[in-house]
Amino acid sequence: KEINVAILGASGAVGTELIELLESHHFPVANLKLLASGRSAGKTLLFKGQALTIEEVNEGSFKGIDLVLASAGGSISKAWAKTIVSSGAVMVDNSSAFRMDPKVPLIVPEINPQAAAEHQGIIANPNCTTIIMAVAVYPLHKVQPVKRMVVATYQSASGAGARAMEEVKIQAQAILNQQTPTAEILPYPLAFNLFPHNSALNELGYCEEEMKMINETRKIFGDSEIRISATCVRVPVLRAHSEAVNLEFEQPFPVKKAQEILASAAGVKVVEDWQKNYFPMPIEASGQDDVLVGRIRQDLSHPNGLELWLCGDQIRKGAALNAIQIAELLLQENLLHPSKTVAVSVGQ
Ligand code: 11C
Repeated sequence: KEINVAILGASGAVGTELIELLESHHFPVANLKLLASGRSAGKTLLFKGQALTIEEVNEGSFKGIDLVLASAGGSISKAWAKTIVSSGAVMVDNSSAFRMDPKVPLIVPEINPQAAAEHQGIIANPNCTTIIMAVAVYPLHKVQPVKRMVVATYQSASGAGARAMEEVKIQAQAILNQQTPTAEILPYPLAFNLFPHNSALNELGYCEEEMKMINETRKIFGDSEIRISATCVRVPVLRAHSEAVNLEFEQPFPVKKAQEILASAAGVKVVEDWQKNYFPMPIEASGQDDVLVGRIRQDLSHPNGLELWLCGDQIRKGAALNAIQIAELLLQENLLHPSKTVAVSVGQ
């Protein structure tokens, strides 16, 4: 059966990737509606060879829509969630607005697909950095629970959106032309530079991005005990995030066993050539569905520790692909039915 789909935030980096994935995955779309703020309204984007015009979102936008893929930021998702759900659509939300709401499942299909059945109209797509780490760590966690994980991230400009990606290119050009780079979207020049993630800091000195990695991973794994610390850094890479992950288990976890588990894990590709010092790189992860994992090695400082290095396409598995996989799961499990959505009390 074909369904009516709307993309809220169609003109952004994730929005355009969603359109591409609906097409390449042969998602059964009857009609596709592209929605965005007034700024992008009127622009056209191609879907299956047809130019679709982006409409400004309004109260009537979701009438007759079965599925809304939202990727326009937390405040837009909060503003429209009630209208979306009360019009009978299911919302797969890429923003952080509802991720920690106990009534909203937070899904990575390779890890906790069963949680989708509990939805009341909204399903949250996790933070990109979290998804990429979770896909690689969960197969090991399932075999032997991780007690503690410490992660450092190397996050691409795409995490701050399409305009940030453009800004980095302009900055790089300016520097090559001996000019002083300026920054408008990002807080500081990123080209030939890096800086700690600029999301709001809490009283303990952790930024929002780091707290998302901690809290969302616990919710996805269904393990509130797991101890996690993160340091998130923006680096001058265009579209794939990288992460150095240290894992501590109860018992030693043999490297060979970890390599074997990861080699057959869904959504993961092991990339290691120790002779050539060849391991995952963001430039090679870009455009790929799998999270690339390598440098799987013993932590020399702890008998029960493992070290991993991973790269994943932030726009794809970190955002749009995971959302499409959630939508495919909803279809497969017959969870898009409007009756599942009537009793919602979103964000209350
Ligand atoms: C970044 N991960 O790279 C962020 C962007 O919670 O969905 C996505 C923020 C989120 O800056």
